[in-house]
Amino acid sequence: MATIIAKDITTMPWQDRPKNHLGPVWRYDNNPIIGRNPKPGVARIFNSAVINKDDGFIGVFRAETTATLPHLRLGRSQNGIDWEIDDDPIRFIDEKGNPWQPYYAYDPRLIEIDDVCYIVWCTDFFGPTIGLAKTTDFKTFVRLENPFIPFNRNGVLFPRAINGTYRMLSRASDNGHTPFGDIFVSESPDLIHWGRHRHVMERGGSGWWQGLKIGGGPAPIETDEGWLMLYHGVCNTCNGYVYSMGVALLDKDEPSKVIYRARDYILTPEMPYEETGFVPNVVFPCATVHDAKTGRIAIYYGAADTYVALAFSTVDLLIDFAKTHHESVGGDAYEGR
Ligand code: BMA
Repeated sequence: MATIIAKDITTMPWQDRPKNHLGPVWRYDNNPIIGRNPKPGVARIFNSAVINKDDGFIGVFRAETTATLPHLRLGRSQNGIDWEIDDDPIRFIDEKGNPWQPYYAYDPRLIEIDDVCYIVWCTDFFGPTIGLAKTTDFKTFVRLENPFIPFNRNGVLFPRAINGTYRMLSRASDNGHTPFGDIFVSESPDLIHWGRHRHVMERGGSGWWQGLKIGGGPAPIETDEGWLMLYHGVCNTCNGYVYSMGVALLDKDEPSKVIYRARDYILTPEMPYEETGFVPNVVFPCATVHDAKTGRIAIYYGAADTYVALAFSTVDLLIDFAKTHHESVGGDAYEGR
């Protein structure tokens, strides 16, 4: 039995695993939880991040306007399933208090560290790179320095400092749809200066579903066996990219060390809302809500760049899957290397 090291969140969304379900992850039976044209002027909301806050849930959502430009919006929910999305984008200020807005903002992650909530997203800085902002009240959002130079995507903060330094996953990329990419981890003493970059995991693995590129997903979940990392893996087909979800377990003190990495995906596009949409065949996890008491995990993922969907698992099922379906780890995932 593995244990999640985090808060108890007994109000988190949950459905039991259907009888005879194969695989460690099952979908919410009323998916998607956010549909098309959810707000005036917003065509789609997807790839979004949620945390438990006070008695309910709060989220930072990737909203794509009818002019097809992504920005970030706040949303609130009592049950983590039915969401009230704000009428306006999140407004940022810089550290001097002046208004500051990114030209575009997408794929947010929301991570609470010591009562401060951080938004990490893909921002525009002479091309895509990682943006960072903080808030304590979800009214004032202070934009901090960009952690990395372009091009970079999929910045994911760990939910606590490890041996005195903050850690962030990221993936170096290009200015387009990036036909390559591995997951790296970087360290910072202050969330301003980043270094000691380490390679975590290489694309490839023993399966083509993650052969083109891989990227961080939700903030890693701390367990007594290590950091449980969900991530996306991409397959290059003759008809475009296919985004699936994978699982790995990282070392507790040195998260660049992979302990187990599952060879098989844990979720792949199968449902109509995952196979059809603005970009077909995408499942893209950005957040989990998890309960230390029961070991339950709710996974929020974007579907087909069009919807927000929900799936469930437990810490035991995911760690067991990573262990029993594992492949060789480290930088040698390609056959023959
Ligand atoms: C990636 C990002 C994601 C998106 C995915 C599939 O490069 O832009 O936001 O879900 O492509 O289109």
